[in-house]
Amino acid sequence: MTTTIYGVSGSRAIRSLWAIEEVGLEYTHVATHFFKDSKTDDYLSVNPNGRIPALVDGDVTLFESMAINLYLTKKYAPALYPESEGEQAKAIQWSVWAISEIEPQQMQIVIQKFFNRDNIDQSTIDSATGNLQRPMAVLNEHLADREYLLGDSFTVADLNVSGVMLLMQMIEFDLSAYPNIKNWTERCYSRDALKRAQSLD
Ligand SMILES: N[C@@H](CCC(=O)N[C@@H](CS)C(=O)NCC(=O)O)C(=O)O
Repeated sequence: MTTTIYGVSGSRAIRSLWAIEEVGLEYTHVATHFFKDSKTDDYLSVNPNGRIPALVDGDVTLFESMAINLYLTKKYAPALYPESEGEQAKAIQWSVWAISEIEPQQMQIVIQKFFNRDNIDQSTIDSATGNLQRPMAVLNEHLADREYLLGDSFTVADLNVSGVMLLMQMIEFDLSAYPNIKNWTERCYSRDALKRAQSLD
């Protein structure tokens, strides 16, 4: 059986490139760029949305980074996937939380800072930054008495949430009011699998 992952590290595909490096599976990387390569007929037959990442693992074809990561860790890395149903639900909860509560606000800031450089709308940045304070306070509080989201070890929940929050680094979001998040992201981002994934262009 072959496993193929599509995407480049300088994009949201980094989340799933990181996951596939974490699980230690042999795989083929197809360096699919979101501008240049994601609308070819071949790629659209893998992900009809024309977005990266996507995964083909034997007869399973998947899009959406969070789903890919939950699948990969559940199937290939039991140490990263919680055992109990309750904890599995928490991993899903945090993953959905990251792409619904954090990502849309982050993207508003990314668009202004990187794709609208000549005409930055500061009020959009200010409003998105304001909207991030509530979920960030929730995460900071949650991490007050635990090293990782589900307890004392790194799991797919950390991979997914900190993977989404890699964009926070790019937009230089001020974490000084959120020391627990700062420490936790440093723990997550020091993993060798992430470093290997970051070289996949
Ligand atoms: N919710 C998707 C987002 C994927 C996504 O938007 N990827 C961008 C790259 S950062 C893309 O492929 N954009 C190309 C396009 O929208 O045409 C996921 O998490 O996998």
